[in-house]
Amino acid sequence: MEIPQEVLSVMKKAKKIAVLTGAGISAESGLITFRGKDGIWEKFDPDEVATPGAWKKDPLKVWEFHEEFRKAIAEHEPNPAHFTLAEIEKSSDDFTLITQNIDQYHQDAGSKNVIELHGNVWRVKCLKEGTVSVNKDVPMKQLPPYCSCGSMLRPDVVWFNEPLPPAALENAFKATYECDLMIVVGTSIVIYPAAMLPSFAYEHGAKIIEFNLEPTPISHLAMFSFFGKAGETLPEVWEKAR
Ligand code: BV8
Repeated sequence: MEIPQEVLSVMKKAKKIAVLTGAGISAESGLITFRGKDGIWEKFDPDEVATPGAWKKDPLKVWEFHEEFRKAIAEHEPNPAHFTLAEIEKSSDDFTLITQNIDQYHQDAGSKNVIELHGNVWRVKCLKEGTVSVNKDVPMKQLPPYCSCGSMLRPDVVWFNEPLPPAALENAFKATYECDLMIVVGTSIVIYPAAMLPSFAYEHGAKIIEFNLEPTPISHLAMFSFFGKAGETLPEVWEKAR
């Protein structure tokens, strides 16, 4: 695989690294992505399972959709791409990992400074008290699950047309504005506001390095795009850069 020397020196010299990941980084773990051939949205209609309206109409159907996610995530594990990002963090003074993923594979692979823009599949939220707790039962003991206060629990994930967690969004934009290198891995860059981050980083003078199977709407901003499986390309590039 061609690895331009300039890319290696940018990775070596970067002072503040921000990383943006999407479902593609978990593809080689065995998790299906959202879009493209055999994607999740080919099987499920997001309006039926991933919006506040869907929840209002049929919370059980939404929970059944998320139960599938939880089961798949529990049956698989992080892959070399996740572990490589944890290695890069260890060797960097200032590193922020911004993920759109809800599978917690980054933390499971050892990443520490992780911003979850779209929530986390292992957390549930009480509709009445607003409290968030961890629930890793697979399968769930009851669907839909209920809080001890008697109110229904919802997945602590961000559905379409729901606001992202304000603190996560603020921290993600801060890291994006301050970084001198943004590494973008496995995202189709179609979901907002996450999709804005690479362009914002670029406008603030950051270099962009992309890892994907194919070009995306930000490939033209990247100093280089590594087209291939992130579980192979990212470890290979890091092996040479570190
Ligand atoms: C909000 C949870 C406002 C589901 C998800 C501005 C312009 C246009 C539209 C909007 C806009 N602002 C808001 C919107 C609406 C909407 C939106 O962006 N719509 C799109 C369709 C245009 N955004 C929202 O609704 C957001 N909310 O803005 O609210 C608001 C404010 C205040 C008050 C009220 C409202 C919420 C967005 C989050 C939605 N939730 N998922 C669930 O779990 O229940 S989105 C879903 O897409 C996932 O979270 C996923 O992470 C995310 C992004 O997808 P990707 O991660 O990129 O995955 P994808 O499958 O698309 O791509 C995979 C990529 O990997 C591909 O490029 C592929 O080539 C690559 N790949 C595959 N294999 C590999 C690989 N690469 C490397 N190696 C491999 N092996």
